[in-house]
Amino acid sequence: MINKPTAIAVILLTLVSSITSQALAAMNHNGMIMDSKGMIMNHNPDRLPKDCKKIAADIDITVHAGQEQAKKFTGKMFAFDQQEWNIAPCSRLNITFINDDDVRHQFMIHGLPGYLYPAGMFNIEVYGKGQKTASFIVGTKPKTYLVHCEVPQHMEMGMKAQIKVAGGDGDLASIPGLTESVTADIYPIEWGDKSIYFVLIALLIGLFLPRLILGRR
Ligand SMILES: [Cu+2]
Repeated sequence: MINKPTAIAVILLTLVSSITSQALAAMNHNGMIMDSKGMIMNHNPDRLPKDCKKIAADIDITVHAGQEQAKKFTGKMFAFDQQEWNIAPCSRLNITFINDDDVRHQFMIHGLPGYLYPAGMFNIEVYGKGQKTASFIVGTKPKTYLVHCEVPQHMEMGMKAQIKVAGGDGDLASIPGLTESVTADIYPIEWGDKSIYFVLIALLIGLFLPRLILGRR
């Protein structure tokens, strides 16, 4: 028979080992590499896409991200220093992502082959000022990939770009300085009968209501 202290020790050991293994799983889960500065998802320096026999070129890209980069775009608050990259098929992209701000920023790509990149995603995230480097390999298909920061509102505020592989398959909308916005920044006023009457009525009320109120004193 197992005595009481032994039983307690066994339970404690089981608990500790399960917590530790859960913590380790969190550190290296879904191809994620994490530390206190940031996180890399689906770093792939060597696994080739099915349609590539070898790596055609090594392309080193340094990306700055932050408020400073948005100054050249009217009405934008965050941006990358570049909005488009043209890449040859089967290239390995070595991305050094530099966050110049004190808030979180990401270099996140969607639509990559799912058998190499779970959910088709590659991501470098830096939690504040600092940098991280990671790689991914593109296939042969002509495709335009979205690059953005997924922190709420950062893409809408300007942190959006595109990577064109083999010439791409078109342009994405709302890329600062590059393509038209989906929603207009300026809404022209359409002057119809209704809006003219409305302005006239507002004017009359504005003119006579204060007199009426003051006149009654
Ligand atoms: Cu951001």
